Amino acid sequence: MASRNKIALIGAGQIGGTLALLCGLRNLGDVVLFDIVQDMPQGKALDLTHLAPVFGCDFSIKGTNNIADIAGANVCVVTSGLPRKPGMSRDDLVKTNAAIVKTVAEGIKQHAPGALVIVITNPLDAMTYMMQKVTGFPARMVLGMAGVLDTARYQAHLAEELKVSVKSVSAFVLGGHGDSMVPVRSFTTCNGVPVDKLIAPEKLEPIEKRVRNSGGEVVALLKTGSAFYSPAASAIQMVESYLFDQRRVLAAAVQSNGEYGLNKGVYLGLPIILGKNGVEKIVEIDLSAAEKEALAKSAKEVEAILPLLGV
Ligand code: TXD
Repeated sequence: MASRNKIALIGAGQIGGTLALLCGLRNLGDVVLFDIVQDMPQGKALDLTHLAPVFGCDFSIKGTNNIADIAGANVCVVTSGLPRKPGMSRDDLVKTNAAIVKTVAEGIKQHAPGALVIVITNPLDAMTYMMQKVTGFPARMVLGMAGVLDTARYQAHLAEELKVSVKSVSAFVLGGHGDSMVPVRSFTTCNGVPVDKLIAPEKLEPIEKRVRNSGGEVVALLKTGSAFYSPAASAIQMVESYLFDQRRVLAAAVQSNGEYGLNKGVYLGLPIILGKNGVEKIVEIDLSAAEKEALAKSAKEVEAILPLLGV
């Protein structure tokens, strides 16, 4: 009899709560929703328990303020940390969120040593690097969610421009989760036709600029938080690829082993195969000279933050 998966959501805020909802609706396993705010995760868990019958979802969800309750989780998704406020850069969050992620990493190391860890907390690449350093888990088991979201944003705006289904657009956005992210036109297509054969550069450039700033655009509109529906959905795609060994090819913040000429050890958005062993492979695709240069620049921006982490 196969046992049900256990999914630990660390951080029960906007993204954490949405993750819990999606885990239930997609019947991914039993959920533990952890936060330091007293009783809040318990309240969200109870609310979701009341949702279950409406959609016929037989999943258990436990809200808790005790990190020990994540014990035995197959996967931990980490959203603990502060979101941006209007005018803030993701890097402005470094010091505060580094301290939070360090504490959380120690808890995961102690209570869920065999789990895959998907980090969402910003600044994403640096926080994922920190998670791997503090847990000491194999790099293949620690990755960050940003590339799936950035790629989805690119796909959404390209589909709008082309007036086609989002299902017809395949894209890749690599690099750091920030202004230096790299939309990879040579691997972005509409049913196999490269996007730069369908959209003129003077239209493509503003779309890519908008994708780079999509997080900030949502923050400016919400005023009291950042995007949460699409980040949560993006992380669920990664959770499913791991739990069900789907071996999806997707962009994720992973530890470089020198691919693309990057320094070993840096965490950056790269194309990977995600399966039951975590990062099964980092896929090396032929980037143009400009794309390679942009990726190297993005890596340097991430590396500049790492000394601030104190790990
Ligand atoms: O693509 C991406 N990776 C980004 C990530 C997309 C959007 C948002 N991005 C970042 O995710 C955002 O900048 C934040 O750093 C995280 C979480 O965003 P969210 O919108 O969920 O923030 P909330 O609603 O403030 O939730 C954060 C929760 C909150 O309930 C805190 O009480 C909790 O984190 N928190 C903790 N939980 C556990 N343990 C500790 N130590 C802790 N500290 C705070």
